[in-house]
Amino acid sequence: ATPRYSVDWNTYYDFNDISAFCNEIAAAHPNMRSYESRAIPMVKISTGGSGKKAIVVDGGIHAREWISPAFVTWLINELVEKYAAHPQYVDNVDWYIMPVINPDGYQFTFALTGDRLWRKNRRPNNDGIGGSSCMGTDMNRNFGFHWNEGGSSANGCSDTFHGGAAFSEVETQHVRDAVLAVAGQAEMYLTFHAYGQYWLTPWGYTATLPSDYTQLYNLAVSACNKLTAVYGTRYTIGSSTNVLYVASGGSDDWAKGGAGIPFSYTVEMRDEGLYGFELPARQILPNNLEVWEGVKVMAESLF
Ligand code: ING
Ligand code: ZN
Repeated sequence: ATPRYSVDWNTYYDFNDISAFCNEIAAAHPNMRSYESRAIPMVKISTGGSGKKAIVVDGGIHAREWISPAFVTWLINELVEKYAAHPQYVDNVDWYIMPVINPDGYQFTFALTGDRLWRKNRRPNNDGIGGSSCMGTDMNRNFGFHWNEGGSSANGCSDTFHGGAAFSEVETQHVRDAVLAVAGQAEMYLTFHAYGQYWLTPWGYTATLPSDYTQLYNLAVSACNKLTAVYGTRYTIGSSTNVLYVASGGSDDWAKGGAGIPFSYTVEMRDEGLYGFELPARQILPNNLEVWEGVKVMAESLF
């Protein structure tokens, strides 16, 4: 029987529940080792062996985008608990999955004294860096590839504050170190956000397209075709700068340009703005089912 876990996919859960889920699913499957990089959980899902390609996943980089951890924990469950239904997704690749890389910000969006629409981490900027008494750095502007080259702010009160330096934040440092430790194996990096329904390729720092853009684009088209086939949900595909806006210091740009992981994508999940960051919990499962179809296509490209 399927073990009972601290989360299901009928509502949103805070960081404590997601941490508990990571420990529980690891304990229930002792062959599948999990790592906890200080406060930021990383689950490795692997059937062992050597020379396998890997997919790295981050979620919860932006606190208010609750559908991101809700999808990424579901992805872990699908790979582990539903292994027998589709073993190829674990047998052929290793997964390194971080469901909430901004735990402080995420928890703040649940707190009664917090802010449901908080985006950044929660380190105070009163250290002279950022020159303000405001809190928080936008972790998706803090990664160290063409950092501070547009679409980010030097104002510590801004929602897109890029931090005092590339990787100034302990959370982005941990993600950097964890990703670099497996970068030799990694062929794909997926970062999950909301909202807008976009499947984005690098680059965010420039409108110039990567040299392998055609490959990145074609794979995203295949993924989104399967995604859309589930419920008709339509995604827009293109580079971040070209379909959204210039934004430097994102995890996807760094994964590709800094860590050398060729297939790097930012996925902006539901919806198109009706509920925005406050996507009703009843949409978690349909969102997850359709995005999983896209992720399967992504993974199959590495088999
Ligand atoms: N959107 C992303 C953001 O960080 C993005 C879009 C991703 C831009 C990657 C550039 C690079 O602004 C949300 N909703 O966070
Ligand atoms: Zn985001």
